[in-house]
Amino acid sequence: MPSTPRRTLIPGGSSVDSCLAALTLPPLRGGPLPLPQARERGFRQPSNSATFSIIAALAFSVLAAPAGAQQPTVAVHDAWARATAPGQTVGAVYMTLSTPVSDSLIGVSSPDAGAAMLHRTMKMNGMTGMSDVDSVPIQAGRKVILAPNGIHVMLMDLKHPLMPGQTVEVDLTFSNSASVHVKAPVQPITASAPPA
Ligand SMILES: [Cu+2]
Repeated sequence: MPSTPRRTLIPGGSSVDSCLAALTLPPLRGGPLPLPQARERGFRQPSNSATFSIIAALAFSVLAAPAGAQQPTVAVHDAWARATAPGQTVGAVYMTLSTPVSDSLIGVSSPDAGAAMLHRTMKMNGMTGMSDVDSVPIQAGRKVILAPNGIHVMLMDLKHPLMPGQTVEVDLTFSNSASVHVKAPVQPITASAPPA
């Protein structure tokens, strides 16, 4: 119900709140309205009761929602990481993101690495390099695939080698959704796609 409800003109010259009219009055096409009698017999009383019930219901629904408990809306599928070669201290994590409400991936971190960041692999002048990515937009209903030769979560200063059969953990931060904790299975160093 709007805080400043529109007012509707009722036949007979009385103006009542349109919301309350819908709740307490018969349809306008249903013949003459017994509005004067109803008002004399305490018309305001049922309206106020109805209003109070709605306000109470709204207040309850607000109170019933857990305060500050933001729900994750971004879904993460097919997360995986590639195993590291001996002595290699950097790794990459890949995944597919989707959301019913447009959002952006704006941060990554990992307990398995000294630092984590979003990177994009790009080719320039025949050389392959990586550049930082500030945020990855995720459009509602569209999949965003983090994959080799594209956007990835870069792990620097790995605290341990990534071995096939292990999992590596990544926390994803979004503009709107609650953050998501991801456990990515480590695939062989030759892998180029998530496990089937
Ligand atoms: Cu990278």
